[in-house]
Amino acid sequence: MKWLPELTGPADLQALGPEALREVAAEIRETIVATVARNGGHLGASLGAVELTLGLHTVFHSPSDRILWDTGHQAYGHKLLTGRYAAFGTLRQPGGLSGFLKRRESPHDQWEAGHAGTSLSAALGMARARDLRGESHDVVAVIGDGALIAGMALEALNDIGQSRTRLIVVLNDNAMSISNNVGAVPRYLARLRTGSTYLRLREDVRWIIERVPLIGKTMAHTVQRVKDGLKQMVLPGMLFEELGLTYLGPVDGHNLAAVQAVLRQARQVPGPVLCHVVTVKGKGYGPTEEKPEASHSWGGPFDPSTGQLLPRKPGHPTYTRIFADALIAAAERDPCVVGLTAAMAGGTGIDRFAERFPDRAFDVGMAEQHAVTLAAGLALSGLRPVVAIYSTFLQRAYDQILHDVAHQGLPVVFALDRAGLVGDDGATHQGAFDLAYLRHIPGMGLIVPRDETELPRALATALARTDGPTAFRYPRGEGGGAPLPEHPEPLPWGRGEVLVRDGQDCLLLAVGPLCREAVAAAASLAAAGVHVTVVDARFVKPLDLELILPLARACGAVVTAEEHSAQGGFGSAVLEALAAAGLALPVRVLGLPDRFIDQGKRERILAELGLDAAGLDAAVRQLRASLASLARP
Ligand SMILES: Cc1ncc(C[n+]2csc(CCOP(=O)(O)OP(=O)(O)O)c2C)c(N)n1
Repeated sequence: MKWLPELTGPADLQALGPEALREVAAEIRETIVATVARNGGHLGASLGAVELTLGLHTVFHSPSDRILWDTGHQAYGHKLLTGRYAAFGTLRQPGGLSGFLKRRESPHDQWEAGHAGTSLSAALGMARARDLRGESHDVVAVIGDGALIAGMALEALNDIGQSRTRLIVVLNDNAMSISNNVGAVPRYLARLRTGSTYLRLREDVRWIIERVPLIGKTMAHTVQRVKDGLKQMVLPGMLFEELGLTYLGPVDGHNLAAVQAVLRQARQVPGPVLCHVVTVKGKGYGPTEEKPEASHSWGGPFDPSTGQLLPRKPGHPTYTRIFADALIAAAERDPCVVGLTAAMAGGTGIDRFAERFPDRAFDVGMAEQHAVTLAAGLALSGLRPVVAIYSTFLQRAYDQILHDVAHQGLPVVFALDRAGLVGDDGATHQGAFDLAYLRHIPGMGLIVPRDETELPRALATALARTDGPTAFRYPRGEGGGAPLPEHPEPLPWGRGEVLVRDGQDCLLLAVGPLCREAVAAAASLAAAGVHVTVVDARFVKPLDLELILPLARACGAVVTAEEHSAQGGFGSAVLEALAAAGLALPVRVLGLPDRFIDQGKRERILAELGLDAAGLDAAVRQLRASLASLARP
């Protein structure tokens, strides 16, 4: 490494000529590949944005000019150019650099995200603030073609187009979201990328006009109309132009000089401008160039020299896989079952479903809100939509769930993948809030399968219900190897299950994978002479009050455990139920604390937060100790 270790910040790039910048680009790619090979991460997007990143940091003056990266997963190059080369080895590691942008990490990180489609709104806010404050810096939002179709991004474009504010949108168009981008806007962008037709026609028209010696007014007018008509048909970027943004491009996003030229041009435009930069996902690294569809994240530690994934211990099937197989089986039985995803076909297993039932799978792109209301329409027309969206991304579709689905009592099924702690992606991706944002919605059913056996049963339960929506949540990755049911029977609606009936010193109520911790805690407590009852509530809504209330009364003390925010989740539901029943019992609610949780290994975070077996054991003992001290005269 010749350049990267020496760079103190983007200003140093100003002194480098084209050859040196080419070397910097190669070093960025090498560093990204080597680091992601060890730590995992978003490989393809950052490799594809290397020249674009260099262009931005040589034309603009960050941090006085504001550069906002949509989502932030493509900004590893930006990290390397903004003083984080030395720390880059800690990418996505506990306590290390985030896989996304973090304002606390660098003054060059102007906008934090993780969820896509937010950059344009934020950039417009910054541009308007600049104007009101009489400042003059540039504001640049870099957004991918996948993120551009998010509802928010389109809402922002609408506002940007009418604002006349000076704002630069850089469309980083690699024709891919995680897999190939879907929909009409990507199709339009594809036409722009190959839009040579208009350029040729434009030249032909100009040639003809220049050769007509005297054009009367009518003739000129006619020519103008023909040109306008022609423009409407094929002018690159006409859609953006019509919306009020000046369209520049398309340019080759791997030709640094071309990128710099278009960005310089953009700086001169007095109003909003969109630079269409065409890039290749995974550019500059053989394995990802060959398989761009797999390049988003390369699936685990790999050998950087070959791209080969390192052998892994054969494990258990993932929850995602189990869900997908169960969905396929359900769809074999019921022709009304359809599957929906929002740009996460691979992540949610809907890709497997789509292979089996291509006509019954809908990938709407990164448009979670649309996915939910689309499901409402499908349900109203007699189909059984199963919406598979990560817990964190479904946050955005809250009102669609409440207003479009639940309010009409529609039997839409929500499969919430990546519920709980997700590990390396960190704070923006933790599935920590779904029970809270769903629990109070009237008519919503909420199931938390505790293991692989229960997941297909949760799906069967949700599909068996016809009078309202049901959601079930399951974790990222592999389970503990519980057997899969051959014919998954629906769970009895609203019924929990006693897992340990050892004694009545305390009632330990758990949901989801923490049931295993609760059972282990019961064993260690028993060994110490404390005898508890452990219940898997299974349903957060409706709660099994017939089971829980008498046991709570008999035990006289309750500890609840969930891998979810302690506020508003399962424990809160139990507290409310106890209060409503007039049971004034001591209760400890164990869950994720009232703060955002950064990246880290799940097991370690659970242990740190007291949510492993040892933590549950300690909580029961503490509760009993405080009761004993209260009882003392
Ligand atoms: C709201 C939301 N849904 C889903 C995701 C998961 N996700 C992360 S990046 C990505 C694809 C982004 O595509 P694009 O914006 O074109 O950027 P590229 O990776 O192609 O550079 C997806 C679907 C997300 N981050 N946010």
